[in-house]
Amino acid sequence: MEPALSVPLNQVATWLREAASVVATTGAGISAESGVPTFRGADGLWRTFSAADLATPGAFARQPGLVWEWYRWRRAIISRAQPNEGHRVLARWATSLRRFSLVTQNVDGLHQRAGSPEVLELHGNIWRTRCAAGCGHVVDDSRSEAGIAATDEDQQVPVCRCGARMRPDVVWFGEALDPAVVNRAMALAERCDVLLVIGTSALVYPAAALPDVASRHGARVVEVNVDETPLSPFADAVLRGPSGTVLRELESLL
Ligand code: BJW
Ligand code: ZN
Repeated sequence: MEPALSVPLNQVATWLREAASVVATTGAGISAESGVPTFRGADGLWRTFSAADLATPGAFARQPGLVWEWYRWRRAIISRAQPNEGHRVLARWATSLRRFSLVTQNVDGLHQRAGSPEVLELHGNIWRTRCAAGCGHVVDDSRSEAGIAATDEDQQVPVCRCGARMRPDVVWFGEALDPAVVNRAMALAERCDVLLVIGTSALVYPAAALPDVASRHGARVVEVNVDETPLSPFADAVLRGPSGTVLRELESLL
């Protein structure tokens, strides 16, 4: 279902130009053009893999080796991927728009690699490994070859210096997001004039609540997605197409 009111691209560009504060929130779709698989949809990860077997604390407790194998495989894909035009446009908007904030559900770090100076990561970062027992030990695996920590070369499951298992520093289903990060994202949504919702199925909470929060506080909500989502009927504008192309076109009108 297309929204009743079709808003042209140049109208959205005007909203962006006139906004005192713009927030972009991104999902897996923005990295699809970099070759990073999304979760849902025809080629999504959940078509081949079960979320319950891989992205929950219970899955890690039952099969930590399998969970690590899956994350190492994804790290290998991401390490070969390059940021695309969508990431680059958002990086440029950090300086060219009046006040611009970026909130992502993605764990791939491609926004940072594209040059975005500040990225609020709701679901963590796949390149960090942390103690599963919560002793506070965190390892940055981003520079090690294929993203494998030096300490776990021969082991399926890396072990912390406290003896517990290490896990990817991401947020699994049923786990609380960092409250400081969520509060900051909610505050940004409350205060922005335009919220861009880019490449997300808008299904996973609390990220999926941000458009509603922004809308209730008077912001224009603009969806950028190749497909219909539960947000589409409620968005003030829907820009259908691949995020790289749509964002580049939008930038050319600013
Ligand atoms: C393009 C494109 C192109 C493609 N251009 N577009 C019922 C109601 C409300 C909530 C719940 C509920 N039942 C359970 C919950 C809670 C649950 C939840 O929301 N579940 C829903 C699925 C119903 N949420 C949680 O559990 C969260 N925690 C929580 O609520 O804690 C409460 C708590 C409080 C106190 C104590 C304890 C608990 C945590 C959610 C964590 C999500 N984790 C994952 C994995 C992260 C790590 C990893 O990467 O491995 O996050 S799941 C996965 O989904 C990942 C993503 O960030 C997230 C969102 O996915 P995203 O980005 O939207 O991707 P896709 O694939 O879904 O969509 C891609 C989109 O792009 C599509 O629309 C395409 O069309 C589009 N696209 N190419 C533009 N070129
Ligand atoms: Zn530890």
